[in-house]
Amino acid sequence: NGQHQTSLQHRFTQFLLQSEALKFGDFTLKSGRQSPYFINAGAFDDGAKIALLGEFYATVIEGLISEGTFPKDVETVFGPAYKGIPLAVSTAIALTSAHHMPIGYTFDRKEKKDHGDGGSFVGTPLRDGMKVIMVDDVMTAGTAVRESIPKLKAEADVEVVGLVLAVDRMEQSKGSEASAVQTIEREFSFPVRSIVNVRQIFQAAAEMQHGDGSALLSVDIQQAAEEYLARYGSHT
Ligand code: OMP
Repeated sequence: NGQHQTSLQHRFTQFLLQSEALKFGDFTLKSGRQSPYFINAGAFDDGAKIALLGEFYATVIEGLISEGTFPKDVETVFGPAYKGIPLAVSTAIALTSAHHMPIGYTFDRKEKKDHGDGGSFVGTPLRDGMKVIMVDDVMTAGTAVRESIPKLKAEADVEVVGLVLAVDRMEQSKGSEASAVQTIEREFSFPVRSIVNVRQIFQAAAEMQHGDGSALLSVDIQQAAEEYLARYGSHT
C-alpha cells in the first residue's frame, strides 16, 4: 500500500545518503551526460550494508510476487558481473532467510574460463524455460541491461520475469522521448521496477532534515537536479 511504499522509499533514500552511495557534484555518466548526482552501489561495501541492500531488493521482489507481477516459481536471481554479483547473492540470501522464499543466485563471468568447471556462468545453472529475476544497480539509458540480456539468452532459453533496480534515474533513452525503463520493458517484454526512482529520492530528501532542523539538501543541489531532469528526464 501507499504508506508502506513511502516509508520504504524514505528508508532507502536515508540509506543511500548515510552510506554515501548517493553523491553530489559533477559526474560524467557512461552515456556521456554530465550529472549533478551519482549513485555508486560500490559504496555498499561491508556486511551490514550489503545485507541491508539485499533486504531492500527482497522486500520489493516479495511485493511483486504477491501482487502477481512476478510468478512464484522463480528459480534464481541473476546479477550481471561485476557489480550485480553481490546484489544477486545478498538478494537470494534475504529472500531465503528473512522472506522464506528459497531461491538461487547466478552471475556471469566477464572472461571465458576454459579449465576446471569451464562455462561462463557461476551459481545456479541456467536451463531452458527457467524463470529468472534480474537485478541491477542503476539504470540511466539502459545500455548495461541491453548488453547483458543477450549473454543470458545465449547460455539457455531462460525466461527473464523482470528486472529490479536499486535506482531508476528516470532518464530518456538515447534518441527517444520514452524513458529507458519503458524502452527496455517494450524491447524485452518484462516489467522493470526499482526500489526507488530519482524523483522519489529528491522528494524524500526534501522532506528530511538534519538534527538541527536544517534542510538535508542545499537549494543549489536541488536546483541542479531539477535542471538536469528537465533536460534528460523522461516526461512520458
Ligand atoms: P546505462 O547503461 O546507461 O543504463 O547506465 C547504468 C550504468 O551506469 C550503471 O549500471 C552503472 O554502471 C553506471 N552508473 C551508476 O552506477 N550510477 C549512476 O548514477 C549513473 C551511472 C551511469 O553511468 O549512467
